[in-house]
Order: sequence, then C-alpha cells, then structure tokens
Amino acid sequence: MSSDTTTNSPNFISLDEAAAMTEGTRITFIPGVQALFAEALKNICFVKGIPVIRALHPLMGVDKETGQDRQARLYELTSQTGLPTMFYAEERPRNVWTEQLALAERIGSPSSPSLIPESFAQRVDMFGLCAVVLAEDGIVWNMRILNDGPLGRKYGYSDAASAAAPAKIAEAIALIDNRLAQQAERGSSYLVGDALSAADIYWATMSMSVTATPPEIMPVTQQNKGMLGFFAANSKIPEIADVLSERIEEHQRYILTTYCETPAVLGGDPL
Ligand SMILES: N[C@@H](CCC(=O)N[C@@H](CS)C(=O)NCC(=O)O)C(=O)O
Repeated sequence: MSSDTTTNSPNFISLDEAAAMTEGTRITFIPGVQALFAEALKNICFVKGIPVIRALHPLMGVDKETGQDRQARLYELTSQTGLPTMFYAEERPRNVWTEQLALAERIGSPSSPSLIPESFAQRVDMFGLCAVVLAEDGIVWNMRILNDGPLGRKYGYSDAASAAAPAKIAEAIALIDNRLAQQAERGSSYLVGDALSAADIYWATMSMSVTATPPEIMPVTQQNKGMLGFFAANSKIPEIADVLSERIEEHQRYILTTYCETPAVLGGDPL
C-alpha cells in the first residue's frame, strides 16, 4: 500500500505531551530512523487500522549542555528506556512486544485481520517464531552485539558473544526459511497457517536488519544512512549470506508492500 504524500513529514510530539494525553495511541520514535522494534509496532498498528500519534524517543547518553541523562524522564515514566514505548488512553505504558501486540489486537479496528491466531496450536507456532526473532538471544539481539558500542554493551557485548552471533543469526534465519518452504508446499505464503499473523509482520520488518532494502520500501534519510549501510553489510557476513534465500526476500517484500505502509514514513531529513 502506498503512503499518502501528506503523511511524509509526520509530526512528533514530546514525550511529556504523549504521557499526559488521555486518549489515543502514542508511540515513541526517533525521526528519520527505522529503529526496528518501533518500525514493527508501527506496521502492526497500520495493519490493525490504529491511528498512531508519534512522540519523540529520547536518545541514549548524556545531554552535553546540562550533563543530565537524556533518558531520565523516560525512565521515570516507564521504568525502562527501550524504544518504543506505547501509551494508550490512560493505561500504563507498554514496553515489550508481547504486551504491545496484545494491546494492538484489542484496540484495532474490528474489520482488521487478527494478528494472533484463534487456535492455541497456531499460537505456539506464532509466538515461537516471534521469540526466535524478537526475544532475548534472538536474531535482533544477536544483530545488536555484532559490533561494540553503547547499544551492543547494553545487550551483553563481549568478544566471545559477538563472535558467536553470526552463527546464531544464521541458524534462526534457516529455521524461518525452512518454515516458509514447508508453508509454500502447503500453498501458504504466510509463516503460520493460511493467513497473515504478527509473525509475518515482525519477521518482514526485522529481516531488514540483514538485507539491503530498496528505497521504495525503506527511504534513505540523513539519520538512517549509516544504519542502512550496517544492515546491508550484515547480509554479506558469510554465515548469514549462506542462508539468505530468495524466499526470505520474497516474503519480506510481499508482506511489507501488501500489508504495511511503503515507502516507510520516517520523518527526519530525507536524502
Ligand atoms: N523492549 C523491547 C525491545 C526494544 C528494544 O530492544 N529497543 C532497543 C533498540 S532496537 C533499545 O531501545 N535499547 C535500549 C534500551 O533498552 O535502553 C521489547 O522487548 O519488546
């Protein structure tokens, strides 16, 4: 689905404004940056027909002028600092994908697709696949510790953990690819059963961390060009390159262009 040109420069309210509001869905973002958990939640809300008010997520680190921790207020409001945090109506903030997904499923438009399968057997598959991608020691976690830096350090960077990461990422991608192959044999284009689920949206979004994604899907901005380069370079790490099949790329493109807003609307400074 294409975006309306009027939404190409989205407005961002402050974190305090978002926290003080008593209506609507407010989610934190960094303008111009496709922070993948935030991007995935935005895609989930798009599928569910939930209008999202964007709020500014404070950056890690210390403010140069005041010497204050830039995330102190976020911590005060949410008892954590991860991106994104999600506020809905006057409810407590949600900071973890399982809770954010459950909330989106509850408040989404009644005519939108169900992203959590009815069947418990399918939920085992759906949440299992999502956990391989999103949970502790999953694909995104290991992608973060490929390089040393403040974010990598938060997720337990060490030389040994970093050296083990490509093989873990590759094992998980191969598992997903296998799943897609089995599903194709059954005549399904989706990861679980015969319909779209949150696993498709989460994986299609997160897989952008190991592929070179074209600007028709992920526009280049002043703020994300380094990150896009890092993601494209990940696709060339030998262990990862070995398991990145055409099937993975086709599924990513199909899900993002059919169900999500493409090109992604990021704000920031487009290049
Ligand atoms: N808390 C989220 C994960 C979000 C997340 O890990 N965000 C990263 C960026 S990709 C982050 O902001 N990390 C910094 C922090 O946790 O302080 C979840 O489990 O659903």
